[in-house]
Amino acid sequence: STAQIGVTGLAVMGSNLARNFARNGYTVAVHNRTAAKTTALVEEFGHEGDFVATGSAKEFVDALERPRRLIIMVKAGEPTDAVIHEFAPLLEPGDVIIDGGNAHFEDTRRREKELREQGIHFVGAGISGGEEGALLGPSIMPGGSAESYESLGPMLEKIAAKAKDGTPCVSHVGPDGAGHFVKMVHNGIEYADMQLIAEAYHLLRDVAGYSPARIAETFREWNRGRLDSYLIEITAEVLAHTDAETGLPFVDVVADAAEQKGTGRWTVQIALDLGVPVSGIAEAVFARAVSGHADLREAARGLAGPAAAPLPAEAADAFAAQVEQALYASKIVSYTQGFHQIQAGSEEYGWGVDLGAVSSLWRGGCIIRAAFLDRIRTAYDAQPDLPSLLADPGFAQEIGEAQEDWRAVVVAAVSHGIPVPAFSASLAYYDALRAERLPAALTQGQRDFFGAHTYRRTDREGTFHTLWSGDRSEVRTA
Ligand code: NBP
Repeated sequence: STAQIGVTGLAVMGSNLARNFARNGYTVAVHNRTAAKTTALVEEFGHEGDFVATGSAKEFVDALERPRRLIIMVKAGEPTDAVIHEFAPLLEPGDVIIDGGNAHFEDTRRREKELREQGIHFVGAGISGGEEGALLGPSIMPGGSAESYESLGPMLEKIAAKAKDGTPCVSHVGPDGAGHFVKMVHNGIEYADMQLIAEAYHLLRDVAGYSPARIAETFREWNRGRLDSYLIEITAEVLAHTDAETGLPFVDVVADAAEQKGTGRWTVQIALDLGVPVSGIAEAVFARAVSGHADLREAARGLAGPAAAPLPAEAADAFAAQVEQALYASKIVSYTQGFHQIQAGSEEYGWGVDLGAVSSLWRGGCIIRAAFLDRIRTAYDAQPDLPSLLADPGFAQEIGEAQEDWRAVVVAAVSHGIPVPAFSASLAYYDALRAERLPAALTQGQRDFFGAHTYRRTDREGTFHTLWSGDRSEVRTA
């Protein structure tokens, strides 16, 4: 028993994570259901560090120092349960199982509870950054017991990405499913970021009349400013790419039907359960769904649209600058909504998640890494119990400065017939929150009319009902 850590599940993520540990000086026991993958990994990368190739589950477990630390990197869902059931009987109290897959946090809560009864620490850890991140440094969001993090933390800090200030992009998020919950919301925000960028592209292309190459240049420029982020950077790369076969812009030869694996959908489903408005994320998930409905799109192809021509060249650059404002303002809203969801989940499950720490661990390694996250960190440092990112004076000022351009962009999109569901939903959220009065008062009146659902008044305490089908006098019900 010489290995400090074990990895089972040696597809791309598990292999790269095992290599990351080995490259950082740890002895890593490796295991995979299909043993050939274990042998292949050690043959190809054995020179990178100390690997212990193991065949059976027992051999794997026996190779680990006690208390054992083993990471499961298999396909999320039933395979994870199968692996847990295979290993749990071979483990002892105090051992730590880490699930680094994209598990649903409810599954993680269930597994943690079951294993806790056996004295085993189960750590659901969100890992972001794709295969490159796993190898070179991912952002890691571990849940589970605080005790497990004591032994695990130093190792994870070593292999995690480092933010620009050198801080490792990992910290204990909270108990049981907190880590996977935060990873889920990370992915939801990723969907929103991508959709906002896609809408900006669409506007630059069809309203400003820019070519993909010109748009790539615009994104490169934006990447030197406050939008500096991994997603803006790769957007420029994708837009600048030319298809070798046809010589056309790559973006013009790719089928325009976006796919998804499900974490964005989970974010929205859970947000609905928690009653948290995540309209930007929801629109991003729906936008992918709309794009994939070839039948509906085909049936609607001939429908009438506005007769707006692209802007004259001399107006295009000013419009592009407005789009940058709209993108930034909408981004503030989607992070506001995502952090609200984490806060609500933390309250619902009693996790005590530190929102500033979450923004910190997304600063490197993960797909949504961005200079922007430093701003969020600063906001929570200044006011740890910030009720909403929009309540931060800095963000309030920036969004206030952007709002006129933001509106102009949504207006231009509407008049040109360009769908901007995430830009406009984000703007609607902003306007709803800042409104003095909302038409929700009317909604309450309707509910009371048809269902006697009662209402509260602005001028005194209590719950009231109007006798709509009687003499329309008001009665106090509580
Ligand atoms: P996959 O999700 O493709 O899973 C393949 C691995 O699962 C193989 O090692 C396979 O073993 C093993 N496996 C399966 Br399938 N069923 C099993 C079972 N019943 N018992 C034991 N092992 C089983 O691998 P991946 O793309 O490397 O992702 C691993 C995890 O990391 C997933 O949960 C994924 O969602 C998550 N993740 C992926 C990314 C990414 O960018 N790909 C990013 C972040 C997180 P075999 O070799 O014997 O078939």
